[in-house]
Amino acid sequence: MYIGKTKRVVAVHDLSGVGRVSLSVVIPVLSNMGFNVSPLPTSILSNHTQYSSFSFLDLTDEMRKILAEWKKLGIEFDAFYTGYLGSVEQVEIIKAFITENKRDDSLVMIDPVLGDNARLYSNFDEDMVVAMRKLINVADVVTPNLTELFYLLDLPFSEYNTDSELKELMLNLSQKGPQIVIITNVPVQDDPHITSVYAYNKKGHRFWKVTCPYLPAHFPGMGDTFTSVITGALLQGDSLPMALDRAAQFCYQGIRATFGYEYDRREGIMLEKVLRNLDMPIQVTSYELI
Ligand code: PXL
Repeated sequence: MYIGKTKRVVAVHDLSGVGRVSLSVVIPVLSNMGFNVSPLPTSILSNHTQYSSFSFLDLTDEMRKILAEWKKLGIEFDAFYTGYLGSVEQVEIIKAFITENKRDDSLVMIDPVLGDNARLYSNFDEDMVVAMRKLINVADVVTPNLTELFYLLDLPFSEYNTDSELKELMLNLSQKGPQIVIITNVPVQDDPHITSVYAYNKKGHRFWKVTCPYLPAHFPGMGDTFTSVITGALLQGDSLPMALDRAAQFCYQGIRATFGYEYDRREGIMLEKVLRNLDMPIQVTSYELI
């Protein structure tokens, strides 16, 4: 009997004490959207890696123990959502875990966290890129930013690309497994105040674009916020373009709520000021079919 059941999302990300990224974002967003989040922490950091120094505790061995206990308990998962993984070994553990536990009706969301602004994050090297290329084979949905897209496809980075070039790149990535490819934070040439998101759904073979008026500010963790909202929206039954709109609007609200303060941007957006907006219906949509 289907009473009182909440969908369980296993969230495989790091826990960073300062700077709102990864589990500090994923858990509040998805709980607020009505899901039961089971965190599987990949590492514990004092603060995220965009600060010049940080402590880092690798939890690879602990992850194996946690997964073994969950198996004994017979825990089932409705969704798998992975983000910042701490090592190549972790990628392999998670790939095996997903393959063993996913059902036909589960959602596998892989945010292939590797880098930004044409560079890898400071902890990562080419081996991590190679591992991530294999992990996306088991994904239903992937959400690379432009930097990660080019790394995953093993192509040189290009900042500005036409719609038809981006469509081709998304098609290429979807051929590696995922049904849905979403490219986040695509800059718009000659307009620093706008950013766009592109998406492709193999089922129906449709391409979507959402444009968002972003203030010229870079906040770490925006990708985690965006993908968490997409995950929640798809699990709630939103269509792909509605999920894109919901996520883009929420990120925009978060940036607006934060931008006016004199504030260290490395701390990420002031999520707690806008979290309640996730309950609101979408008023205006801006998605386009391309
Ligand atoms: O949001 C991406 C992210 C997640 N986790 C850690 C990070 C970053 C980006 O810098 O450093 C630890």
